Amino acid sequence: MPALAGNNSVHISNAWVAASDKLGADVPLLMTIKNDAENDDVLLRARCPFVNFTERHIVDRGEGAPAMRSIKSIPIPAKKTVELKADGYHIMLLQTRQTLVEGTKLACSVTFQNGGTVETEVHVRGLP
Ligand SMILES: [Cu+2]
Repeated sequence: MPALAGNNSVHISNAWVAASDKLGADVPLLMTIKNDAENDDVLLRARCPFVNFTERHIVDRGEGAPAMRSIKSIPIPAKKTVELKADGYHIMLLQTRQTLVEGTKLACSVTFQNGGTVETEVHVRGLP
């Protein structure tokens, strides 16, 4: 096996963000992540050149309104598919550097502890 075979163990599909005409907006980045490996993995970070920062978020539901909280990593269990959601685990894009125009495609790279760095296309969708 080549040294970078780890890059093939995690697959990303359906990556998208909602359109936004504001600069400096914070928007969730959602996607489907499939871990084909026999071992659990974690999503460590995302890099997206069209924002200043990214974080990993979970939504806490306790007393009162649900609230997003920053976490160190997002678990991606072995042989499982994880759906990132605005009301669950997601990547938070902070401080957009450009407007997000419906129908355009952007690029991000997502790094996993075992699966390496995966480049993905991000589709900008209009809100329904
Ligand atoms: Cu968030």
